[in-house]
Amino acid sequence: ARAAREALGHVGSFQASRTQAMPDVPSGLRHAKPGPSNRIIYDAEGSETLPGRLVRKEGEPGTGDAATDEAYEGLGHTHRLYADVFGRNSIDGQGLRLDATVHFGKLYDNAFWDGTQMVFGDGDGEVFGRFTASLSVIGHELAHGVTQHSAALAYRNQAGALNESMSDVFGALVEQYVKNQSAAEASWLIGEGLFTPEVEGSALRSMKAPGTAYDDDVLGKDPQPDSMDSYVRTSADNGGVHINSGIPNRAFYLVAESLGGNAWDSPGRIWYETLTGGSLPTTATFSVFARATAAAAVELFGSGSQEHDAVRQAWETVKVKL
Ligand code: ASN
Ligand code: ZN
Repeated sequence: ARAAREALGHVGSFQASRTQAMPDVPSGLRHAKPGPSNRIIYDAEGSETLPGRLVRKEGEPGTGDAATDEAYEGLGHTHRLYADVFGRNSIDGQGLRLDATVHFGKLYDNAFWDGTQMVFGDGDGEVFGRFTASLSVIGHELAHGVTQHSAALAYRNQAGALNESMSDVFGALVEQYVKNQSAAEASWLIGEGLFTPEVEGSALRSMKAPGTAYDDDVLGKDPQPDSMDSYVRTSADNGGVHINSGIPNRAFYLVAESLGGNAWDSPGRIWYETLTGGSLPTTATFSVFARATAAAAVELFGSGSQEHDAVRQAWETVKVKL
């Protein structure tokens, strides 16, 4: 039981050692025209040595190994969302190669972005299955790379929770885009299908209803707050970055719900512009971020537009001051 709880805690504890580089391309001239993806999948074969043995390169056929092929397809879907919807050429906007390692470690209960590549564990088989099984998780890890190469949000406190939230937002959008779901049809769950059937829970997090993703004898209850009224002050997990992300996650959901249609359209464009527009400080608080989304909505759709109103209303609902 304790091992299983630690497994979930681990999902929110890995990143302390990760360094986030400053954006290396000035905004304004930051985007090359999107090209095709260039993916490489490695297999760590149960070791923790990166990157491992090369098992599938861009253009090569399926290997028959589920984790390898899910990672390959998931990276392709994610690349396609950024290229087709946001006009972004890969993680760095410059066509960066997408590297991922599967079968990392033994019974490894996590996935992560290490600053240069994605890494996926197979799960312990009791609480978690393999982490490539969820497209929103693949999109989440890759979005850490996008954040690193754009706003470079510090991985601590509110900026860290925003960093986490960016990954959940774009992870959810990848999944909705591939499934061609409207905001109303989408589950808004992050990591659906990762838990084994033994776990009482649907996913790691819910953007629509933070705090309700799981409630399990072993894991306990999903600790995410859904407004500033229940913001969690903690020194664990870099200041609760995987917990307090529930607040900005729900704000994005509320904008998408209010506007209807596909969340990657107007809501996605507003959030993408906020993340990559060059005005967000690395230490942004929720309020600073909220004002930046309102400014992006005005820039893209005009002051007093329904998009602008939806953004202001969403932050009010989660009790973040504009
Ligand atoms: N899956 C977690 C994340 O990407 C791992 C971590 O680095 N904390 O946020
Ligand atoms: Zn993350």
